[in-house]
Amino acid sequence: MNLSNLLENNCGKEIKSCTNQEIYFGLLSLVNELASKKESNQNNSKKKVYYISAEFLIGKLLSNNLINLGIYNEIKSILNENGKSLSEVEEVEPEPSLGNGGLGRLAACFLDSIATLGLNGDGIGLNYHFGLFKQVFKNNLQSEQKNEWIEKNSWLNKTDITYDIECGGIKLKSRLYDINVIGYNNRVNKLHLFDVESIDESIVDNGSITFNKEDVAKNLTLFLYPDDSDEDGKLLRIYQQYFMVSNGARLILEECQAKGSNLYDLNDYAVIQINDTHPTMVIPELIRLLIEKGISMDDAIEIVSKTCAYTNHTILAEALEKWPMDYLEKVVPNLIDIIKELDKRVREKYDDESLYIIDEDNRVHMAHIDIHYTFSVNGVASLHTEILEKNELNNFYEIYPEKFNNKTNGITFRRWLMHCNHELTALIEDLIGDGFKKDAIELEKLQEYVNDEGVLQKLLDIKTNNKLALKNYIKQHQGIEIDENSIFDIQIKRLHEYKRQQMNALYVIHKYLEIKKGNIPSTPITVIFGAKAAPAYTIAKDIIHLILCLQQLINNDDEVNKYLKVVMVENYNVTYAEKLIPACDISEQISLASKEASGTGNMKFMLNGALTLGTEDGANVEIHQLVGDDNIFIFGKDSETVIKHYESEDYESVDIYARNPKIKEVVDFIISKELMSIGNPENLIRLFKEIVKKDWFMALLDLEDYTKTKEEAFKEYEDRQNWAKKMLINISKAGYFSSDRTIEEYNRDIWKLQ
Ligand code: 26Q
Repeated sequence: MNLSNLLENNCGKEIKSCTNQEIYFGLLSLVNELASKKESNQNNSKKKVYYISAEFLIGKLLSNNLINLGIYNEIKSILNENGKSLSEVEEVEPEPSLGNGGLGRLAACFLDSIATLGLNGDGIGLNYHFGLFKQVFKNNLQSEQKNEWIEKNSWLNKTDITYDIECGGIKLKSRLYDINVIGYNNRVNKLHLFDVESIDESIVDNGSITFNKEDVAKNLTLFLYPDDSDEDGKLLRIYQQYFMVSNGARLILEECQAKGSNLYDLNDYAVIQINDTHPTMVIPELIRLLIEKGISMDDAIEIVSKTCAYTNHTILAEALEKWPMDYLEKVVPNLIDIIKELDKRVREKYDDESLYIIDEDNRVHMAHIDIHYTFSVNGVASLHTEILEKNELNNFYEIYPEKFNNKTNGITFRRWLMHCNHELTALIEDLIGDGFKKDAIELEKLQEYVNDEGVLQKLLDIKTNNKLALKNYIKQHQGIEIDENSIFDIQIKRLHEYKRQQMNALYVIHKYLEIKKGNIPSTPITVIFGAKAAPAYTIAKDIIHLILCLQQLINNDDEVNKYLKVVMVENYNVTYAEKLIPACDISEQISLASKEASGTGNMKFMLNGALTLGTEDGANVEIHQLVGDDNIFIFGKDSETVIKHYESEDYESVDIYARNPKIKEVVDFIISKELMSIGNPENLIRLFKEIVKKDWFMALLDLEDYTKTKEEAFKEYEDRQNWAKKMLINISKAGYFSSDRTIEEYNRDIWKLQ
């Protein structure tokens, strides 16, 4: 049967007479049909990797699945012939809300690459019904609403697998839902998402997210990162984590035993990659299950340690999970003895409190469980791994040097080039053929064209087209008019003080004041932000408030808005990123050096021909090495200097504020009449004080250099031909950041499948 008939079958009627929704559902079932066929014909290696993660930020799946099945173009023309448009059908698909930021998006890129490389590997996580909140702006403030993304037909396939899970005296029945992970011209793996059968969506009021946190059986999988500022919230998070790992552990043991494992040889059948500390309890839970099956404590610990590997994604102390023992006693009483035993073994061996699992305040350090009881500990960029080894985890590195390794992050080019930037993909294919789709390093062949005016002009034209598309999208969704001939300067990522959106906002104030003084930029500038703040993170929300107030002030000031505009996009998510990234000229990667483990947005921008304005932090360092000084804008204090400031506690933002009149003028503007009349004095004054008195992430330290370097970048933008060369070099060097390369390294050094 041809594809057109197949689609019609799956739609249940003629394509011509279908709504976009009906076509979407038809395509969904067609894709699953083709995936099942592939799956039944593929060979499975004995050993499988299980990537276990609290987040999988997979984004919409339709187009990517069509691309990976190799039928995107054909489906597009079939729809066109029937008077339909694939891009309109794409609009109908809701974006799954199963992640928050980089860590979740990385997990999604990894699943794509694992399948694309033909590796046997599944994801394990939770099926959050409302996921991460939907962000809505009201009165220049962020408010949170539930994000309903599961429809009657979705990519989730209900399975027959169910387990009885007991935590803290509550009996829960779980069920597994699967999403197909279709590799690019390759195998089909699974994303396993566990859910609780007794879930009750109706306990969430319309619109707002208040619910009874004590009623675990009804709300366990409603939200990702429920507000954990109080005890009930923290307990719920522990329930979620345990529910995830207990289900995951049973599934893994069942699959391995079905393949013939006697459990002593578990590591011949499975390797479990633990994505940050959120799934750490899989270690004591597996030990518990093995003991239940008659294996001794000694053997169980050894089996599990040989099977599990841990990835660290942060060096921020406040993000490292430490759970109070009495909370764990409430939720996971069955694991307490095992955790105590794991701690006892460390104490017997080492006379160093900083290595213990249970600290003097009776809190359990989840990362310490991981480091002692896995065989591999990796960071996510060279600088990050170096800081782990030399500073943050140095005491662990000293005792386990062989466990530590670096795996610089990557991104899937199927989504972040082929899907989101069709024109650029076509140009590259014209120039160097399509080998880069399987071997991203081939992008280097583009260097041949670095002096080819025709090619450079095409690059610029594609960028302009993408800027136009973004302009229309923003106009349609937020009613803000921007100029496609302005410089698009974009910062999109979770809102966090260390990422320093506040420093970018201070630059905007600087520019506004300059224009007011008559210093007009030769090319207009559009500064675009996208970020969600954790609901309980007050200062992050204040920063959003500042940006929204600036947006209102500047965009409505006719003296200024011809030259400068500010846009804070609402509800930034993967779908929005796919429109923003191809349209970007300048990629803002301005975290305080040493604080951003890697960043992956930086790689997506580079691949799409944006130039990085950034600090020597995370993977920016590796981007800098690859493209050289001339093709990136680097500023700010380096990580060693920053780390010294923290060690000697000598950073005083108030000194910089008081000594530097330009900085003072800009910071004072936060509490100016202009802004206080638009915004809330409470939020603005709190933010002002935070920056002047604390500035924990040293925005004022780098502000001057940042401003200077940003002006240089804007100046260089004027020479369009030269800029296009820099774009080309960035694209040509991006191959290293393919997640295919990253996954090959995980497999070569850690997983050793096939
Ligand atoms: C911890 C305790 C309690 C509640 C929540 C958390 C929590 C939740 C999410 C801690 C961390 C996260 C997410 C971290 C994250 O996204 N890290 C990013 O990981 C990327 C992939 O490696 C890196 O590129 C980024 O640099 C890193 O910030």
